[in-house]
Amino acid sequence: MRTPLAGMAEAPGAKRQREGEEAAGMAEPPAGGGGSFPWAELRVRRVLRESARDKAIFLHGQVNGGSEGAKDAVVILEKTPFHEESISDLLKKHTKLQLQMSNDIYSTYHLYPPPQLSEIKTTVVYPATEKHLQKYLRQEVYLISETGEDYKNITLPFIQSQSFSIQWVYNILEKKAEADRIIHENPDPSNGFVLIPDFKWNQKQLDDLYLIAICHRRGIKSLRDLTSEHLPLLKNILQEGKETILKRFGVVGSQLRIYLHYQPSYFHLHVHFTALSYDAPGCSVERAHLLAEVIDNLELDPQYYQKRTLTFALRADEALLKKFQEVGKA
Ligand code: M7G
Repeated sequence: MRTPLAGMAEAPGAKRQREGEEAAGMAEPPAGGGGSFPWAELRVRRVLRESARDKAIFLHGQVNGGSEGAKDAVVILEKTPFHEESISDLLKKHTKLQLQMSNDIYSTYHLYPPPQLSEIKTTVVYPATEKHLQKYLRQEVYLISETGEDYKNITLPFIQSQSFSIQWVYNILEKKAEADRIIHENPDPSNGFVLIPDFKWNQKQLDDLYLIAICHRRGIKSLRDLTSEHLPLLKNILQEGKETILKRFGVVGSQLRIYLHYQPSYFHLHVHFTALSYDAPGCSVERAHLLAEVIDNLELDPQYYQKRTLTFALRADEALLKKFQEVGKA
């Protein structure tokens, strides 16, 4: 557990959100999105996934959409990490402390924290598509080895026909949403990017630090599109991203895991920055490609990512897995 630094504690999104919550007793409606979520009308249909280790549950909900019929929602509830500065409040200002068992020098308690210290981070996708439900549903996963040819013949046509909307990315780049959360921007249209907290991070502690750098240039779908032409962009992201995080949060570059996902969920090039000590979702070897190594590979061979076989996991119900199976590749 690390205490947030001065810049960190006053991260604009977190401070504003706290003030909003205190004043109104609820979260502020998001900017640039579809307005506030109709909580009172939410019905829980099923649990998509839960994790005792991560203290998180992923729910499929439905909201009665009137004449348009019921609309699906994904609701993610997640207990947040502790922060050091509130520990003494937690121990002193609890609402109840109940002994559960005692044996020799060992004892366990139920401690009921005051409401301001029992936040549950809540993420909503609404209206959610079938693809969102699939993304969060627990499923068996299978490894695929995708050659450069497989990418052109199978994957590319598939992602062109059906991939997640990237409207949220354009909203960030055009300052229509999350504008007050931007940590750094290089405005160059070809080699510039925006650095912003990932929505998985509540910015209240550094243990699970998570930011994303989103490039301004449109049309770079993923790692597969990268050539030596993109080296200036990638180097800017690596260098300015590290410098900004050091200045703003006091975390040195050698304690950051900086990587791209292949495959990503959203096909507009972006880079993940996570705390090295945080076991971030999606940082496993079959998905994460370290940016420094991507740069090195492109310097060795400008066409490296068009030629290379890339391995990634697909969920059992994913339509792309079926495409690979149809041609005997899975
Ligand atoms: P990805 O590799 O395309 O997909 O990364 P993944 O979600 O399967 O990892 C996209 C990243 O963007 C993820 O880390 C998401 O948590 C993050 N993200 C997704 N959305 C919809 C938003 C958003 O609206 N705002 C912000 N700040 N981050 C988002």
